[in-house]
Amino acid sequence: MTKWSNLFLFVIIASTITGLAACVKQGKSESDFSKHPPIIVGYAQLGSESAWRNANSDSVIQAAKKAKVRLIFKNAEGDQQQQIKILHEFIIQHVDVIAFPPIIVSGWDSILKEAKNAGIPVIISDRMVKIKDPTLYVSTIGSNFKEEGERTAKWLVNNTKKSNKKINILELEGLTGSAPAVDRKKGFAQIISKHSNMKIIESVHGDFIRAKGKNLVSAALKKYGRKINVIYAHNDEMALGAMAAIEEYGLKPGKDILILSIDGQKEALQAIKTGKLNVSVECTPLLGPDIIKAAINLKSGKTIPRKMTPVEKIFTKENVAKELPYRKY
Ligand code: GYE
Repeated sequence: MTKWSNLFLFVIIASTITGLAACVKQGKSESDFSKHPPIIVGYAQLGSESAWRNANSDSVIQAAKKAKVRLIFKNAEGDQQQQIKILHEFIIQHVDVIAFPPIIVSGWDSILKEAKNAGIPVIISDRMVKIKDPTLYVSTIGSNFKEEGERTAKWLVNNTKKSNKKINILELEGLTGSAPAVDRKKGFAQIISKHSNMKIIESVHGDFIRAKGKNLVSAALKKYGRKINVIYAHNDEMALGAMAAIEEYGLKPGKDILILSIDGQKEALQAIKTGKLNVSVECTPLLGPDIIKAAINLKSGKTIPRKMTPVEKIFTKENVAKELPYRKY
């Protein structure tokens, strides 16, 4: 054989091996995909009110992409009637599984009945519902909001117990009638009520929105001035608004007025680092992988747990520097 024919043979063999390898690789990923039957999931997002919400949307979209699940993603932009309309469309399209975070707890009975009659399983994600017939959904995936309220209050108790001074608290509530607003209020109040020096002087409704949090705190500062010792915000967005209002008023957030919050979004963690926010109890928006996995399991005829609750942290100045580099939202 000549030098050139040797080289030719080498090229042929090499490219055959590479081609075979590519086939094996492709075959493998194809069989990964075929591990679950083709599936269409409808996700009816409730809005875009916070960084938390946007991270939640992104988590669902990315998880579906990764698992090669066809996702129909719609956003109700803060309107319950719109969210119901989207669910109705999913039922007409006959998607395989519906998942959605209910904007408020009530008003879902008839649309969920419609889904059940059509034989479409429903996963309730993030926020919870209050309905008479619990068989109208198969599973809930989301945090324990009451516990989040309790954990926030316990931080306050533990970090102020040296002095028995009177503590006046301003509460910034999330959207009225939504599960996180109802339960975060309840959990916090239960712990605070055991401490006679602590008092919620007023609860106002900021709907989980930063600009509203800021306006409400500006108004409260005009009304109460330095009488406010603590602000308890039901989410980071409102806490960030509160911080801006306090600075505008000429006081130092995190020092003159303690700020307690829930979610653990990146901007809040940064505020903890600079000392403007005292604590943020984690509530993870990254529910996408669990939602998509549950949908695949349902479609494959497997039973899934009735309730799935993520394990969560609590962020304070003690641990925030370690967490910040990994925070994506
Ligand atoms: O805390 C808030 C968002 O439903 C738990 O909704 C979620 C809440 C979250 O707007 O930031």
